[in-house]
Amino acid sequence: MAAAAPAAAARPGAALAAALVALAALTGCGSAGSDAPAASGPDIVVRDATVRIPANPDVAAGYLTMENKGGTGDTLTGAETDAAEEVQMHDTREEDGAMTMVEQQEVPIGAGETVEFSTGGLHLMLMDPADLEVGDTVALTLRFAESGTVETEAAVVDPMDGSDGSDGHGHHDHHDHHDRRSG
Ligand SMILES: [Cu+2]
Repeated sequence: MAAAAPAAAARPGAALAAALVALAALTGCGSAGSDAPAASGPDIVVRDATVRIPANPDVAAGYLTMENKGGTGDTLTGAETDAAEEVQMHDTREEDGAMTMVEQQEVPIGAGETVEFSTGGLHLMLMDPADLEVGDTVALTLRFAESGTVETEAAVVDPMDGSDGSDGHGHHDHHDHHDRRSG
């Protein structure tokens, strides 16, 4: 009679162990698994997206921060929004003391890296943007080689309203550049 008790107790214990093994297999989180590194892909988080109200209606600059919390790298390959005809990715380079912008086809982001799109560096260029007003939000879709599309909402801000006044010159550089390109 006394032997029945341990046997009965062992069954739920075994079931729990089996469930834990199954859970580990499902989530790929088993630390003992030989394939653990490969199971952790890129994990892209986008935050702090803003779009500047353009002084020139032909083009608006967009900024954001993207972070890859995953275990492998990824590559931003493009962006789009309903609020503009086209979204380009630009980097800003200084050549002989003059700032110029270079269109980028790809922006890599390594595992654990944070890449900032900010004034004087990488930025999104919204070509032919819709009418934008402070307080609006613009839905941006970012395309990544591995992660597919990542959606974010960009707040429309006015660079001239004082909160970002120091960026005024970079903003004008954009317009000069694009005015030349578009004739
Ligand atoms: Cu630009």
